Parts: sequence; structure tokens; C-alpha cells
Amino acid sequence: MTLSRRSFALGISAVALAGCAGTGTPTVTGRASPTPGMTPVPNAGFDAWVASYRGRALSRGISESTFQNAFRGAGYLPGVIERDRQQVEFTRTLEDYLAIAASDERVSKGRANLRRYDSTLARIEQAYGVEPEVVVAVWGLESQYGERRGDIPVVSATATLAYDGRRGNFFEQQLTAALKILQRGDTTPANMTGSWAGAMGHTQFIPTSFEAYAVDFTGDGRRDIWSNDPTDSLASTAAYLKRSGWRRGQPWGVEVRLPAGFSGPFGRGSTRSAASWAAAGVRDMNGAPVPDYGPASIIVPQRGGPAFMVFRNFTVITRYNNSESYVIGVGHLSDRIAGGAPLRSGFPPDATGLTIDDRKELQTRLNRAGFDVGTPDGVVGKKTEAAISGYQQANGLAVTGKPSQALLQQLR
Ligand SMILES: [Ca+2]
Repeated sequence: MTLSRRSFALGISAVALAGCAGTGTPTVTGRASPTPGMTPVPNAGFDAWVASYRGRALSRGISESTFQNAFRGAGYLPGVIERDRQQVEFTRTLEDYLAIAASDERVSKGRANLRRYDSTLARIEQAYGVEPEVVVAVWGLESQYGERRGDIPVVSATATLAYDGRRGNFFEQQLTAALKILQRGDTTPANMTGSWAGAMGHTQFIPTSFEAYAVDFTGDGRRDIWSNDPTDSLASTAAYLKRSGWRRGQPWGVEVRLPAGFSGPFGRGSTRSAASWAAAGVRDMNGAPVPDYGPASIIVPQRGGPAFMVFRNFTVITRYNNSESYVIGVGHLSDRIAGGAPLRSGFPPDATGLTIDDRKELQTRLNRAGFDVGTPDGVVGKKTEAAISGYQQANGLAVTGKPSQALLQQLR
């Protein structure tokens, strides 16, 4: 189950990070999505599959009326299959990932939400023992604090993917879990919306995760993670982390300085005691030995970049999403939301020799020259590449769409 959750959360987070999950508008009514390809189209094969699935659903305890209500208006969504096929496994550098995951905007919105929901978060901490800033950081990464929850109907999306069959068993499980949620009355078919892959609500639970971990924290008898009120979602996230072994008061990890010639061991497969790392010369960024937070590992996710000592809570966050970048993103964002400073170690220049400050300058200068890259963040994505191409074309240069030292010089 955690593996499945992983593959989706990864996809979702990557999309949310790219800034284009859902429509960017919180779903309020759950009306049919206007997104192209996300409105049901007739499909005889799909209908035949639904007819055959009906017997399996009923044998798993879904009532006839739940089934009929859920599939009224549901149908095949070609856009979901398109998205599934487009899903490419690409890796950002940790530097790029953190520039987006812990951007100034995400940090300041996180701090605002920490204040806005302080009493709710305090009650959640009391109930589940997970610190407010950690819950808020997950919320920030999963849906940009509820701004991008997704407006695609979950029954249609999961049924389409189950019928398609590429990961048919997995999505049939998600569909059945979705029907169980409807049967229990946590929400209505019209309200049950999410990402193209069925991740729902403020913290993007897939239906089986919802079944396992979601809680009703408002006390109205419904586990409502679709509501504009994030309370049930935030409590469900804390419940998930608690059940995965979260230890309150323990950090996920700390940035560390490694002594010259340090030869490891590196990686989460090797744990040592605090005393053992201290004896090997590992220090925190102020030069002090790291306190004893239990068995600890040293990771350097990007060559030449920051090193971290990580602890049990790091592993707990991997149960939410098994990507090292994601965990560092949540962990570092939570530290920043709680008032912490940016990482102290820099990252090395990229393959073109540009540092993140160079890349931000390049973007700022492109904006000034009239080639829109959006807010300069130092991350070279499609928009920046298009702006570079536009600039190169307008200036009679070879059009590469790629940043370079020469380009930066020219823009200066
Ligand atoms: Ca509730």
C-alpha cells in the first residue's frame, strides 16, 4: 500500500510543484470538470468493463444503490489516460526541488496558515503528536495549502484507469475504496473530486489511504477532506504520520558539516549513534556535535551540495512518499515555516557553470528584456527555455533554449 501511495504522491507532488495540478481553483461544488478530456465520453469497452466490475463490487460489500449513484454521470475520461501516458519519471536536482518546494511564497503562505489554523493544529498535535509545522508542510507540498486539490471526478478517474488496465488491479482497488467511502457517507459522488490519479483533498489521499488513515476531526460524523475547511485533512495527515511511527519533538534531520576526507558510510542503509558520528568529526552548522536523536544516517543527495544527518522521522515521511527529495522538501519547509533559516550550504554550479543566483539573474534579465519567465526562482523549466529561445531569436542568435554563461553575459 505504501508503494502505491508513493507512486501517486510522487506524481501529484511533481505536478503540484510544476504549478499545474488541477485547475488551480479549489473545488467547491464538484461539478463536472471543464478541463479538456476530463468530461466523460461514450466508450462501449468502458461500459462493458463497468458491467463486469459491478459484480465484483457487490461481492465486496458495495450496495446496488451506492453503485448506481456513484456511476450515474460517471464515465470514461480520455484526459486521464493521456496524463497517465505522459507521466515521465524525471528527476530534478535537490537544489531545483527545494527552490520550488521551499520557495519564499510557499514558506510565507505556510507561516500564514500556521497562524490561521493555530488552535486547530494545536488540538491535532495533542491528539496525534505531530507538530503543526510538519502537518502544514505536507499540506503545502501536496496541494499548495488547498489551492490545488484537483477537480476531476474520482469515480470516473479511477474507473477509467482500472478499465485501461496498465495498473488495473491497483486502480480497481482505489475505485472500490472510493465506493466504500461514498457508501459510508463521508461525501457525495459529485463532491468526490481529486487529481487525475484519484488523490483527494488538501493532502491528496488516494482512496485506500483514506480508508486506512482518514479521521473525522470536526466531529460531524464525516471524514471530509474535500471541504474548504482543511481540518479533517490535516488531522488525517497527522494520523497517517503517527501510525507510521512519528516521534514528536524529534527532527526529521539536520544539516551537517562533514570533516575533510570524511569517507562515510553514506546513505540511509547505514545508521550510527550520535556519539559515533561526533567521534568521526561530523558537526552541526554551528560546529557543535549533533545531539542524540537516536540512530542516524548521513546523506548527501546532490554531489557537492548540503549534507544531512537524518533520523527516524525521515523514514516516517518516506511512508507518505518514498522520495528523498520529497522528505527533505517537507522537512526543510517545516523548519522554515517554524521560523528556521534557509540551508547554509550552497549547491555547486550546474552543468552550464551557472549557480542558482546566476540563473535567477538570467531570469530577471529576460523578464526585463520582455521575455516572460514568471517569478525568477533559478529553476530552468519550460517557460524559461521558451523565453531564452524568444530572446535568442529576436537577437539573431542560434536558438538553443538553453541557459549559458555567454547568454548571461550578453544579457548583462
Ligand atoms: Ca468531519
